[in-house]
Amino acid sequence: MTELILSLDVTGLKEALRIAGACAPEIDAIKVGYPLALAAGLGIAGELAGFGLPLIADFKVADIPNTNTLICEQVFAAGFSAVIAQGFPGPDSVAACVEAAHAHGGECYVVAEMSHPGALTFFSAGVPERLCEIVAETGADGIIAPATRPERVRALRALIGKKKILSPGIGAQGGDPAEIAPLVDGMIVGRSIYGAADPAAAARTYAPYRR
Ligand code: O7E
Repeated sequence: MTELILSLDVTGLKEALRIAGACAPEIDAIKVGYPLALAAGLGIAGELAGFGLPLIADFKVADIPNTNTLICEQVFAAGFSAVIAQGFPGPDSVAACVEAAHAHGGECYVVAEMSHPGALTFFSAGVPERLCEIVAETGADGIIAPATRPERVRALRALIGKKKILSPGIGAQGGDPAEIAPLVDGMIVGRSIYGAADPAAAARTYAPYRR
């Protein structure tokens, strides 16, 4: 099953609820990042809960283990079902996020490689591969890998096996859903849905790629 995850990067509470409500029947989860959480507060999770979809907290948590634990406790207490962490602070920092997530029955995903052009400055030369090892070592639930580079998604899939891959970069960043959907467990789509005149209709265009 390839899920469609709406990246709800809007900064108005009313707009967020309107788009989420319209798209809810067409999507499998909602990702909330800093734009919306900083604008609307962490209580946005409670506001979105009524749509009955898993809520992913994209805070790319990247601190020492103790601080990561404190951040994740807030995330799961607010009602999120998954958190996204950076792996570069090291295995102990990732383990703190994984432990907090699993203690709450939630999931933790680790950014293995990013989708924008400049990501290759540091997400290269074996770094994503090492991050996948950290995912295995810590028991994290999966990785974030770039829809803009399907060949890299294939390479990282070979390393992480059955763990989940969630993939941003489809649509606005140029990633092709037809190519990426068969390779991943979740397509993360933002602007090409929430920026459309009719977000629900835009979300429906991804239906052929939801398996
Ligand atoms: O380009 P869009 O509008 O479809 O939005 C993509 C979303 O995915 C946006 O929230 C962005 O911050 C996020 N993202 C990437 O685009 N590239 C990455 O490499 C990583 C992420 C991300 O969300 O990381 C955690 C999932």
